Amino acid sequence: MPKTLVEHVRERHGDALAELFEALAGAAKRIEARIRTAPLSDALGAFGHTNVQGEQQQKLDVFANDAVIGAVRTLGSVGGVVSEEDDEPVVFLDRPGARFVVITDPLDGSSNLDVDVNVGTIVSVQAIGPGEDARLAALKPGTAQVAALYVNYGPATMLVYTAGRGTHAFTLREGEFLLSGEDLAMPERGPYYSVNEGNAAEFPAAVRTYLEKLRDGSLLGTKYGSRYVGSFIADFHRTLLKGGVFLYPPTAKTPKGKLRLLYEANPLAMLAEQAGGRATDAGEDGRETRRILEIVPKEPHERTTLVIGSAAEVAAFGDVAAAAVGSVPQEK
Ligand code: P6P
Repeated sequence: MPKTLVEHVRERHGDALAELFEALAGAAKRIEARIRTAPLSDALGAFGHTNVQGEQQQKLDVFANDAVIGAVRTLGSVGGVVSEEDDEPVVFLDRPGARFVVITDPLDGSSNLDVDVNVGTIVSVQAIGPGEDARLAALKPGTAQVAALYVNYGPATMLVYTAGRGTHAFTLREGEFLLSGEDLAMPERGPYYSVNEGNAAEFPAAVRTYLEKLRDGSLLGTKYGSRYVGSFIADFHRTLLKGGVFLYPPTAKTPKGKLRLLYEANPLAMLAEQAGGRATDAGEDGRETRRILEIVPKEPHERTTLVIGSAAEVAAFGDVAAAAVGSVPQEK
């Protein structure tokens, strides 16, 4: 019998994190059960409220948010939750034993639910000291993360986590997340690039040059195919397993990028690096790219551009971006 998620985390990272992961896995199972039969219930569709991002909340966004917050609220180790769905952090008062702040996109890609495409739950865990303000504790750079995980609600329901000692995958079967991939290694190079080509005319010249060179094979010696689901977890999970690169560059509508630093880019950047990959921003505004995990957040819902995937492709983007601004190419 493969190890369970909780066994794996307890062995490698101790009881407190295992307890937190058990609670998060419980929330994931609740969300999974709701999603699986959503078309048969009134679970789909808009909730009728827009979140802090100005996005139309789906009913399942609210359900998933309640599931995650409800699962961790009972743990003395959790001092608060920063969620995409809540303008301000949810703070649990009088938690002298608080060690973690949970930062989450409870249901990423929910606009795909109506057409039965993969969606995901993303969680980043930062440390919090007794009495420390949850909002401030969440505003640490990604390098400080205690752990990161996502759940991919796809043909299989998979949970992928890291707590700094490798990236590991678990598959849900009969109510248990069972180990199905240990110490995942992202392939050095991949067959695909993944970007919303509909925005291509708005991309900076360096991004357009990079994509052209991937397509014609002149950048890294082979021609790349294109895959874009439009659900971050689906596109990232494929990139983690097959290699390649996912980009969300600046666009006219999102000049600072669309994806959120704290609960999308940071956790997946940690998972990518722990699997041998890399993650930077797109170096917009005429500067070089920055490692995602070293960006110091200013506010909980800030956005970032993103280039994430195999080391070769991300490094090559950095060189193209640097050349475009005339600066010295970054070391590989
Ligand atoms: P676009 C989903 O709404 C999401 O936040 C991510 O899951 C996904 O990668 C991205 O937006 C897709 O954005 O602009 O290409 O539709």
